[in-house]
Amino acid sequence: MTREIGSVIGGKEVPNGTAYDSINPAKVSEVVARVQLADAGTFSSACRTAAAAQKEWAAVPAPVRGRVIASIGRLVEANAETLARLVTREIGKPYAEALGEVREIVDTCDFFLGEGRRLYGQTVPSEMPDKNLFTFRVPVGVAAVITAGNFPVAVPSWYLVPALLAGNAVVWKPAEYAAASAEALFRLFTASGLPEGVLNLVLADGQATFQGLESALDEGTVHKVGFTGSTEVGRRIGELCGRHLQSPCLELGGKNPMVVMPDADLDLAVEGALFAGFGTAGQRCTSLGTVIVHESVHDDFLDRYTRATAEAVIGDPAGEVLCGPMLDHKFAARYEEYLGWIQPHHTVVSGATGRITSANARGDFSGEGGLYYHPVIVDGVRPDDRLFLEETFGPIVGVSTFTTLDEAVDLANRPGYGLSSSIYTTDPKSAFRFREGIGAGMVSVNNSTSGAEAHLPFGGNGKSGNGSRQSGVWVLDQFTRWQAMNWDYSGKLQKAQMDVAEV
Ligand code: UN1
Repeated sequence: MTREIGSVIGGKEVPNGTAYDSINPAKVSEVVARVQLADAGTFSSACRTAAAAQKEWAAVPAPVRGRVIASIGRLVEANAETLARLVTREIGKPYAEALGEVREIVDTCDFFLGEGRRLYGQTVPSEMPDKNLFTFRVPVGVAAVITAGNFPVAVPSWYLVPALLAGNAVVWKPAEYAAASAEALFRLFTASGLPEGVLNLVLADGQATFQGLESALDEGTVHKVGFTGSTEVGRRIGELCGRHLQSPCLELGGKNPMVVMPDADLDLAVEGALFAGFGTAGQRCTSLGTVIVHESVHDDFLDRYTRATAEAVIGDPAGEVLCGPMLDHKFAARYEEYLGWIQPHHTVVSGATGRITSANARGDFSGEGGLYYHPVIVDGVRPDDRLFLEETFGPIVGVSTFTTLDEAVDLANRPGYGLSSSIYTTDPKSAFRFREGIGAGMVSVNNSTSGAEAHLPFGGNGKSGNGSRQSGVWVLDQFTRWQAMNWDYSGKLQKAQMDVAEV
C-alpha cells in the first residue's frame, strides 16, 4: 500500500509541494510513500507556528508534560510492530533491528516521563546575608530538529522527547527517504494530547530546509537546531547557527575503531565486528570503520572474521538477516564511490565487492531488485589511506595492525572523528588506558561500537560533533538554558563583591 503524505503544521496538513517517492530499498520498484516536499517558506512558517504555540506549552507544569511523554511511550509500544514493519519496508533495516529501534523510543519516553517531576534547579548560597540564590532550567523556545533516515524513529525521539518535556515547541524535518516512518511516528506523538502547533512535521529537501532555517533564524523563531547527519552538512549547520550566535546539537559521522588486544576473546571480537561492521548494512553512525588488531593475533582474527562473514545471511530485511539493503539509491551510489578507495596494496579477504546479483550471490539469493551489497573486509589498510581516514557508511570494514597499545590508541584517534570506539581485552589496565587515550565520546569494552543504550550520553567530538550529547539526562542541557535568580530580603541594596559578609 502506498501512503500519501505531506507536512503537518499547527495540526493542519499542507498538501502541496514537490512530489517525491520514498521507495522500498529491498524492492526498488515499490513505492512506500508519495511525499509532498514543502518549500523554504513552509519551513519558516512552521517555525512561526511553533513559536506561537510554545509559550502555552511551557506554561503546562513539567510533571503534566511528563504525562504526555508517558502517553507517547505507551502509544509507541502498542504500535511497535506496525511501526517496525514500516521502518523495515522503507529503509530496509532488518526487522529485529527495527523493533529494537522502536524499543529505543519507548526507553527514551520511560526515561524522560519521570524527568518531568525532576527538571531540577538548584539553591545556591549567597555571599551576603538575607539573600538567596536559585537556578532554573528554562526552555530554549523552538527547536528545529533535522534528522537522518538510518534511524528514522529512534534518533528523532532523542531530540523530540526531551525538547518537548522541557517545554519547547518543535519543527521536525526528517529525511525524505524515511518520510513515511517519520510521519507514522509523528502521528503517534500528536495522538498523545500534545496541543496543536507544539510539534510540527515538515517534509522538505535539504535546500528548502537550509533556506527556511536561515529565514527562521533571521526572524528569531528558532532557538536551537538539533541535527543528525553527515559531517559536511553538520559544518554548514554549525556555520549558519554560529552566524546567529547559536550552538547546535550535532550528531555527525564516525570512523569507529575496534582495537583487538592479544589477550582478547577472538570469537567475541569477531561477533562484535560482524554486527558493528555489517548490521544495518554498515549504515549506523556507530558502525565499525577499522579493526586495529594486534599483529600477533591478526591472522587468527582475520581468518575467523572472514569465515563468519561468509556465513552471514544477507537478504530480505523482513526475515532473520544480518545485513539488508542500503537505505536508498543515494546511499548505494555513494557507497559505490567509497568502494573505489580500495587500493592495489589492499587485500579484499571477503570475496566479491559491489552489488549482489543472482550471478555473484552466495547460495540462494532472493534479493533481486534490491540495493544489496556484499559485505567487504579489506586487509592491509594503512593509516594514510582514505579507507582508514574517512567514513564509508556501508558494509565495508578495514583491518590494520599494531604492536603497542599506545600505537593502537594513536591509530584509533587518527581519523579525527570521535563518536564510538571499542577495545577487546581481558586486561582491565588495557581497557582503562584505552579509555583515557581515546578521543571518542563513547567507549565499549568487549562490546561492539554500535548499540549504545539510550540513557547514557550519546555523542561525539571532533568530526563527529561539537561535544553536544543527544541522550540521557545530559541532553536537557541542549534544550534548556540555565536562568539564575537572586532574591534579597535584607531590605537594603547589598552589592555583590562589595558588601561581602565578614567573619
Ligand atoms: C545513529 O546511527 O545515528 O548506538 C545512531 C547505536 C544506536 C544509535 C545509532 N543506538 O548504534
